[in-house]
Amino acid sequence: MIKLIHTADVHLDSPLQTLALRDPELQEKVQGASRNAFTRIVEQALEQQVAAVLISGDLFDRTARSAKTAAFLLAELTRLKEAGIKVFYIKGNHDAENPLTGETTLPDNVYVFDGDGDKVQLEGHEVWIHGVSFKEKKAEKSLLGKFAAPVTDAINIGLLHTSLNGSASHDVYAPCSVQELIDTGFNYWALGHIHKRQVHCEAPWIIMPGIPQGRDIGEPGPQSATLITIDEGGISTSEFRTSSIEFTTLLLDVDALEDATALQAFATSALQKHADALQSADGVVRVRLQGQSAFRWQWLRDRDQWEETFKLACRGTGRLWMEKLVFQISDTPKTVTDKSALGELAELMSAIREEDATVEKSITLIEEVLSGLPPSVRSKLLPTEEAQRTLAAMLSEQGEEQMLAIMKGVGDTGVSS
Ligand SMILES: [Mn+2]
Repeated sequence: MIKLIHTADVHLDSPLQTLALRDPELQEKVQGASRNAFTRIVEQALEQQVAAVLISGDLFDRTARSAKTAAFLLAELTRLKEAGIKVFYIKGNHDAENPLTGETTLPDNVYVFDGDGDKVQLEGHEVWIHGVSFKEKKAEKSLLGKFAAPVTDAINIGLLHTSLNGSASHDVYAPCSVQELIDTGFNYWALGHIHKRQVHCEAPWIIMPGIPQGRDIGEPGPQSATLITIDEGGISTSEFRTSSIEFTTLLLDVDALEDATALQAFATSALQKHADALQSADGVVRVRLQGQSAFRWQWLRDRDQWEETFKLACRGTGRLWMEKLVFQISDTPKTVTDKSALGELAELMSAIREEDATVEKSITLIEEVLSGLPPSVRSKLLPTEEAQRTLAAMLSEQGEEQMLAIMKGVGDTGVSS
């Protein structure tokens, strides 16, 4: 029996980005999370006595990286070497022009495939590892043509960094179809690039393991790497947990809640349940309150207090940090047809903020605020004129809501009539 581990997209040195980082305790945990994930992979490799670890690209996040990361990686790879474990590594779009692996001598248990591709036999086994690295950051064409034919009467494993046939959140990199991978006759395709785990096929195995540690709310849930077992029965696979922190969005329906006390009790119990269900040690959560409520105005008015309440309820679980509290509550039908003075004012404000002059004025204000930032940050925040208009519309809508909530709050005892 031979065991192997397959991972990809470790993105060492990539900062975890979350609003919750304002919390210094979380900041400390989060800073080491990507490295912790790699350490877990190494520890699992030692524990399971695997023959090799396969890394399918994007081990690093970018070209500029710290000496600390180099030292960390060398130490971990050396632990594998001392246990007689090989490492097979291809470069993806993020580490294509990687000075660290180019200039630093990696321990000799590490085999780095180049851009021309190659195949290597796993010593003492009828197992061949094939791989092709990215030569440059871009690979617009399929790399499949660079792979040799499978070795007969052996297990053939291919390492490939690819966006497959494209994904909504990723550009096209070394595109190919699942059918083309099946047609190669390989037994296992160890893919990388897409950060969400997916088993594309079980015969042969075609696995995208996903990122071992999510970095923001867009990479949600617990993350893992893949353990491969090869024996007389063929190849089987399983997952093991690598993430120490998981990001999630928690949707809370407020329809049935009758007052502020009910919301507070509901928040505490829902967050505790969420914390108990975490598969990683800690969690960063975006809480989205949704539904219909007559208390919408009061809750919006007291937004700051609610943020604090939810934040404390998160911390109360001992495992959760709140990233953001989002109010997506609509009025009950009764208050939508509000014919009071405030209702009329609301209608008037909505009409005004849709006028061209108001939109132009908002854009000018946004530009003023942004002018203090470096151009690269500005263009990242607002890449197009369309994005600028959308932001202006969103801000004026939020401003209107906030203002109405405050006005409605004056003299309001908390229960809507
Ligand atoms: Mn990639």
